[in-house]
Amino acid sequence: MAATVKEVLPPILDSTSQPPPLFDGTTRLYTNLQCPFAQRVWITRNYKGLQDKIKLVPIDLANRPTWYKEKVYPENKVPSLEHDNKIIGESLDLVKYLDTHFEGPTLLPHETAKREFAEELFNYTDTFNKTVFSSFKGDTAKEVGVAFDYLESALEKFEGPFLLGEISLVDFAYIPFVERFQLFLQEVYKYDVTTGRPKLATWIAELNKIDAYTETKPDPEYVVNFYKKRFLG
Ligand SMILES: N[C@@H](CCC(=O)N[C@@H](CS)C(=O)NCC(=O)O)C(=O)O
Repeated sequence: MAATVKEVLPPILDSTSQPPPLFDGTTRLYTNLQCPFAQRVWITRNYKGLQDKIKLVPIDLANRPTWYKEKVYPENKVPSLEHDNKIIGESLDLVKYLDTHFEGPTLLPHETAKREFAEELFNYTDTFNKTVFSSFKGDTAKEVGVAFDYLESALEKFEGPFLLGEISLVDFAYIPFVERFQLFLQEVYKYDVTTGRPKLATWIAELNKIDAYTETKPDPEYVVNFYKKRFLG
Protein backbone atom coordinates (compact mmCIF):
# COMPACT_ATOMS: atom_id res chain seq x y z
CA MET A 1 0.00 0.00 0.00
CA ALA A 2 1.05 3.63 0.14
CA ALA A 3 4.47 4.31 1.56
CA THR A 4 4.42 5.92 4.97
CA VAL A 5 7.59 7.94 4.42
CA LYS A 6 7.52 10.42 1.56
CA GLU A 7 9.72 9.18 -1.25
CA VAL A 8 12.84 11.17 -2.05
CA LEU A 9 12.63 11.77 -5.78
CA PRO A 10 15.64 11.03 -7.97
CA PRO A 11 17.38 13.80 -9.95
CA ILE A 12 15.75 15.02 -13.16
CA LEU A 13 17.70 13.93 -16.24
CA ASP A 14 18.32 16.42 -19.05
CA SER A 15 20.41 16.69 -22.22
CA THR A 16 23.62 16.70 -20.17
CA SER A 17 22.78 13.49 -18.28
CA GLN A 18 24.07 10.03 -19.03
CA PRO A 19 21.45 7.32 -19.62
CA PRO A 20 20.81 4.80 -16.86
CA PRO A 21 22.31 1.32 -17.52
CA LEU A 22 19.51 0.29 -19.88
CA PHE A 23 18.13 -3.25 -19.96
CA ASP A 24 20.09 -4.33 -16.90
CA GLY A 25 17.02 -5.94 -15.35
CA THR A 26 15.91 -2.81 -13.47
CA THR A 27 12.30 -1.79 -14.02
CA ARG A 28 12.14 1.93 -14.74
CA LEU A 29 9.27 4.36 -15.15
CA TYR A 30 10.44 7.23 -17.35
CA THR A 31 8.35 10.14 -16.25
CA ASN A 32 8.03 13.85 -15.88
CA LEU A 33 6.96 15.27 -12.56
CA GLN A 34 4.46 17.69 -14.13
CA CYS A 35 2.95 15.36 -16.75
CA PRO A 36 -0.65 14.26 -16.07
CA PHE A 37 -0.33 11.16 -18.28
CA ALA A 38 2.76 10.02 -16.40
CA GLN A 39 1.05 10.86 -13.11
CA ARG A 40 -1.58 8.18 -13.83
CA VAL A 41 1.14 5.53 -13.83
CA TRP A 42 3.02 7.05 -10.92
CA ILE A 43 -0.11 6.90 -8.71
CA THR A 44 -0.74 3.29 -9.76
CA ARG A 45 2.84 2.33 -8.96
CA ASN A 46 2.59 3.98 -5.53
CA TYR A 47 -0.83 2.54 -4.70
CA LYS A 48 0.35 -0.97 -5.50
CA GLY A 49 3.36 -0.41 -3.22
CA LEU A 50 5.90 -0.83 -6.02
CA GLN A 51 8.20 2.01 -4.96
CA ASP A 52 11.12 -0.42 -4.56
CA LYS A 53 10.32 -2.47 -7.66
CA ILE A 54 9.81 0.35 -10.18
CA LYS A 55 12.43 3.06 -10.23
CA LEU A 56 11.35 6.55 -11.25
CA VAL A 57 13.43 8.24 -13.94
CA PRO A 58 12.25 11.86 -14.27
CA ILE A 59 13.03 13.50 -17.59
CA ASP A 60 13.27 17.22 -18.35
CA LEU A 61 10.97 17.46 -21.37
CA ALA A 62 12.10 20.98 -22.23
CA ASN A 63 15.72 19.85 -22.45
CA ARG A 64 15.38 16.16 -23.30
CA PRO A 65 18.36 13.82 -23.39
CA THR A 66 18.83 12.58 -26.97
CA TRP A 67 19.37 9.01 -25.75
CA TYR A 68 15.76 8.92 -24.57
CA LYS A 69 14.39 8.97 -28.13
CA GLU A 70 17.28 7.03 -29.61
CA LYS A 71 17.68 4.26 -27.07
CA VAL A 72 14.58 4.16 -24.89
CA TYR A 73 11.33 5.31 -26.48
CA PRO A 74 11.27 6.46 -30.12
CA GLU A 75 7.93 8.22 -29.49
CA ASN A 76 10.00 10.52 -27.28
CA LYS A 77 7.12 10.98 -24.82
CA VAL A 78 6.55 10.12 -21.21
CA PRO A 79 5.45 7.93 -19.59
CA SER A 80 7.26 4.80 -20.70
CA LEU A 81 8.17 1.71 -18.76
CA GLU A 82 11.31 -0.38 -19.10
CA HIS A 83 10.40 -3.90 -17.98
CA ASP A 84 11.60 -7.37 -18.93
CA ASN A 85 13.92 -6.03 -21.64
CA LYS A 86 11.25 -4.07 -23.41
CA ILE A 87 9.78 -0.59 -23.43
CA ILE A 88 6.05 0.02 -23.19
CA GLY A 89 4.27 3.35 -23.58
CA GLU A 90 0.80 4.92 -23.36
CA SER A 91 -0.43 5.76 -19.89
CA LEU A 92 -3.74 3.86 -20.02
CA ASP A 93 -2.01 0.72 -21.28
CA LEU A 94 0.64 1.16 -18.63
CA VAL A 95 -1.72 1.41 -15.66
CA LYS A 96 -3.37 -1.83 -16.80
CA TYR A 97 0.03 -3.42 -17.37
CA LEU A 98 1.17 -2.53 -13.87
CA ASP A 99 -2.03 -3.95 -12.44
CA THR A 100 -1.70 -7.31 -14.20
CA HIS A 101 2.09 -7.80 -14.14
CA PHE A 102 2.95 -6.68 -10.62
CA GLU A 103 1.99 -7.52 -7.04
CA GLY A 104 -0.14 -5.31 -4.81
CA PRO A 105 -3.86 -4.58 -4.58
CA THR A 106 -5.88 -5.35 -7.71
CA LEU A 107 -7.12 -2.13 -9.22
CA LEU A 108 -9.83 -3.32 -11.60
CA PRO A 109 -12.83 -5.14 -10.10
CA HIS A 110 -13.86 -8.46 -11.65
CA GLU A 111 -17.63 -7.84 -11.96
CA THR A 112 -18.62 -7.61 -15.61
CA ALA A 113 -20.74 -4.47 -15.13
CA LYS A 114 -17.81 -2.65 -13.53
CA ARG A 115 -15.33 -3.88 -16.13
CA GLU A 116 -17.59 -2.65 -18.92
CA PHE A 117 -18.07 0.70 -17.25
CA ALA A 118 -14.31 0.97 -16.69
CA GLU A 119 -13.75 0.60 -20.44
CA GLU A 120 -16.41 3.23 -21.16
CA LEU A 121 -14.68 5.61 -18.76
CA PHE A 122 -11.21 4.89 -20.15
CA ASN A 123 -12.57 5.58 -23.64
CA TYR A 124 -14.08 8.87 -22.53
CA THR A 125 -10.87 10.31 -21.02
CA ASP A 126 -9.62 11.85 -24.28
CA THR A 127 -13.03 13.39 -24.99
CA PHE A 128 -13.16 14.68 -21.43
CA ASN A 129 -9.79 16.39 -21.80
CA LYS A 130 -10.52 17.77 -25.26
CA THR A 131 -13.90 19.14 -24.16
CA VAL A 132 -12.31 20.98 -21.26
CA PHE A 133 -9.35 22.28 -23.28
CA SER A 134 -11.57 23.60 -26.06
CA SER A 135 -13.89 25.24 -23.52
CA PHE A 136 -11.06 27.57 -22.50
CA LYS A 137 -11.53 29.38 -25.78
CA GLY A 138 -15.33 29.27 -25.91
CA ASP A 139 -18.31 29.58 -23.56
CA THR A 140 -16.26 28.00 -20.78
CA ALA A 141 -18.84 27.47 -18.05
CA LYS A 142 -21.34 25.87 -20.41
CA GLU A 143 -18.93 23.70 -22.35
CA VAL A 144 -16.89 22.56 -19.39
CA GLY A 145 -20.12 21.71 -17.56
CA VAL A 146 -20.83 18.91 -20.04
CA ALA A 147 -17.58 17.13 -19.19
CA PHE A 148 -17.93 17.50 -15.43
CA ASP A 149 -21.62 16.51 -15.51
CA TYR A 150 -20.54 13.30 -17.20
CA LEU A 151 -18.26 12.55 -14.24
CA GLU A 152 -20.95 13.47 -11.70
CA SER A 153 -23.38 11.02 -13.36
CA ALA A 154 -20.69 8.36 -13.59
CA LEU A 155 -20.13 8.68 -9.85
CA GLU A 156 -23.84 7.92 -9.27
CA LYS A 157 -23.65 4.53 -10.96
CA PHE A 158 -22.09 2.41 -8.20
CA GLU A 159 -22.22 2.70 -4.45
CA GLY A 160 -19.03 4.18 -2.98
CA PRO A 161 -17.09 7.38 -3.47
CA PHE A 162 -15.06 6.22 -6.49
CA LEU A 163 -15.95 5.81 -10.15
CA LEU A 164 -16.44 2.05 -9.91
CA GLY A 165 -17.56 2.28 -6.26
CA GLU A 166 -14.23 1.07 -4.89
CA ILE A 167 -10.94 2.70 -5.87
CA SER A 168 -9.60 1.64 -9.27
CA LEU A 169 -7.39 2.54 -12.20
CA VAL A 170 -10.21 4.66 -13.58
CA ASP A 171 -9.87 7.13 -10.72
CA PHE A 172 -6.14 7.34 -11.42
CA ALA A 173 -6.84 7.97 -15.10
CA TYR A 174 -9.01 11.02 -14.39
CA ILE A 175 -7.67 12.69 -11.26
CA PRO A 176 -4.46 14.18 -12.76
CA PHE A 177 -6.55 16.07 -15.30
CA VAL A 178 -9.44 16.94 -12.99
CA GLU A 179 -6.95 18.36 -10.50
CA ARG A 180 -5.33 20.61 -13.12
CA PHE A 181 -8.65 21.73 -14.65
CA GLN A 182 -10.09 22.48 -11.23
CA LEU A 183 -7.19 24.77 -10.38
CA PHE A 184 -7.20 26.58 -13.71
CA LEU A 185 -10.98 26.99 -13.97
CA GLN A 186 -11.15 28.36 -10.43
CA GLU A 187 -8.26 30.78 -10.84
CA VAL A 188 -9.01 32.13 -14.31
CA TYR A 189 -12.78 31.71 -14.77
CA LYS A 190 -13.88 31.67 -11.10
CA TYR A 191 -15.62 28.42 -11.99
CA ASP A 192 -15.81 25.87 -9.18
CA VAL A 193 -16.21 22.42 -10.72
CA THR A 194 -17.65 21.00 -7.48
CA THR A 195 -20.55 23.48 -7.20
CA GLY A 196 -23.75 21.50 -7.75
CA ARG A 197 -21.69 18.31 -8.09
CA PRO A 198 -21.58 16.78 -4.61
CA LYS A 199 -20.35 13.38 -5.80
CA LEU A 200 -17.43 14.99 -7.58
CA ALA A 201 -16.59 17.02 -4.45
CA THR A 202 -16.54 13.83 -2.36
CA TRP A 203 -14.52 11.94 -4.97
CA ILE A 204 -11.81 14.63 -4.99
CA ALA A 205 -11.80 14.79 -1.17
CA GLU A 206 -11.48 10.99 -0.88
CA LEU A 207 -8.60 10.85 -3.34
CA ASN A 208 -6.84 13.56 -1.38
CA LYS A 209 -6.75 11.21 1.62
CA ILE A 210 -4.54 8.79 -0.32
CA ASP A 211 -0.76 9.27 -0.08
CA ALA A 212 -0.17 7.31 -3.28
CA TYR A 213 -1.94 10.19 -5.02
CA THR A 214 -1.09 13.26 -2.93
CA GLU A 215 2.64 12.56 -3.24
CA THR A 216 2.34 12.92 -7.01
CA LYS A 217 0.49 16.26 -7.05
CA PRO A 218 2.13 19.06 -9.04
CA ASP A 219 2.72 22.54 -7.65
CA PRO A 220 -0.62 24.42 -8.15
CA GLU A 221 1.13 27.61 -9.17
CA TYR A 222 3.08 25.78 -11.85
CA VAL A 223 -0.14 24.26 -13.23
CA VAL A 224 -2.01 27.57 -13.43
CA ASN A 225 0.92 29.35 -15.06
CA PHE A 226 1.52 26.52 -17.52
CA TYR A 227 -2.10 26.54 -18.70
CA LYS A 228 -2.22 30.35 -18.76
CA LYS A 229 0.79 30.43 -21.06
CA ARG A 230 -0.49 27.61 -23.22
CA PHE A 231 -4.12 28.69 -23.59
CA LEU A 232 -4.24 32.38 -22.92
CA GLY A 233 -0.96 33.39 -24.59
N1 LIG B 1 -1.07 9.33 -25.15
C1 LIG B 1 0.10 9.47 -24.33
C2 LIG B 1 0.38 10.95 -24.12
C3 LIG B 1 1.68 11.21 -23.40
C4 LIG B 1 2.12 12.66 -23.55
O1 LIG B 1 1.61 13.41 -24.39
N2 LIG B 1 3.09 13.09 -22.71
C5 LIG B 1 3.64 14.40 -22.86
C6 LIG B 1 4.01 15.04 -21.54
S1 LIG B 1 2.61 15.37 -20.51
C7 LIG B 1 4.95 14.32 -23.63
O2 LIG B 1 5.75 13.42 -23.42
N3 LIG B 1 5.16 15.28 -24.51
C8 LIG B 1 6.36 15.37 -25.24
C9 LIG B 1 6.14 15.46 -26.71
O3 LIG B 1 5.00 15.31 -27.15
O4 LIG B 1 7.11 15.69 -27.42
C10 LIG B 1 -0.13 8.74 -23.01
O5 LIG B 1 -1.29 8.61 -22.59
O6 LIG B 1 0.84 8.27 -22.41
